[in-house]
Amino acid sequence: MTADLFEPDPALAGGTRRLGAQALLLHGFALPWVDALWPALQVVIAQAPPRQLLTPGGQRMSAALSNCGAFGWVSDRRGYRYSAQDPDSGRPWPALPVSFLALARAAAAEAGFGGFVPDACVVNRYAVGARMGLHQDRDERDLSQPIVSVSLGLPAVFLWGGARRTDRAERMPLRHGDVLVWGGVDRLRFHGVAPVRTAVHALTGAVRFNLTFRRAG
Ligand code: MD6
Ligand code: FE
Repeated sequence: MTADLFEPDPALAGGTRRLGAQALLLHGFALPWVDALWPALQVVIAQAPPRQLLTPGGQRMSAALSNCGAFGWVSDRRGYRYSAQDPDSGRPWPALPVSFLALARAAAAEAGFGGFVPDACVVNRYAVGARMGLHQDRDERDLSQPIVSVSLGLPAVFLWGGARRTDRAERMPLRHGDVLVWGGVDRLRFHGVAPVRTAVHALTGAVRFNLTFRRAG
């Protein structure tokens, strides 16, 4: 990617940055939804508490993960996959709250992906020091569907890479209420999260949450 992708684009609304041909960062887009999202998130994580999963390689992930919606993303020694049940409880994942769905659809539409109907929402909880290594999101069946990612609480530095793991990654600050949408030609970009730095957020305390909406099934 060339540096001019990070220059202001006069065709975009204020607070929006283009990160790729089909990738947008919508600064503060989720802020009007936070009063609805936050209590709904508490209900989800009470039913399906975030847990630090094992990777297939046997490492414990530093972020703690939960899910809501028809499908949830899980990892263990056998690999990565989507599952309709929470492996900890054997029950279906909590339903996708209506406020989650409304925000995901509005953000996708804003980025040119009308008609997005997510059936999976991954909830990641980052304590101070937690991180996410560079990865691609490629476990979904239909890669023509975009991903919508919502940041809540403590800020983080998002690592925005290229099509190859070795491509240089931009460091992009993400704040409370920011929403990333990407799909199409950018769908398989490598990305990650740098270790979350010590701080306290007025709503979430010493924690960052990330909600990522996908069409998994
Ligand atoms: C995070 N996000 O922001 C981790 N994946 O905590 C992701 O891994 C991610 O933000 C796909 C699309 C958007 C994302
Ligand atoms: Fe991801």
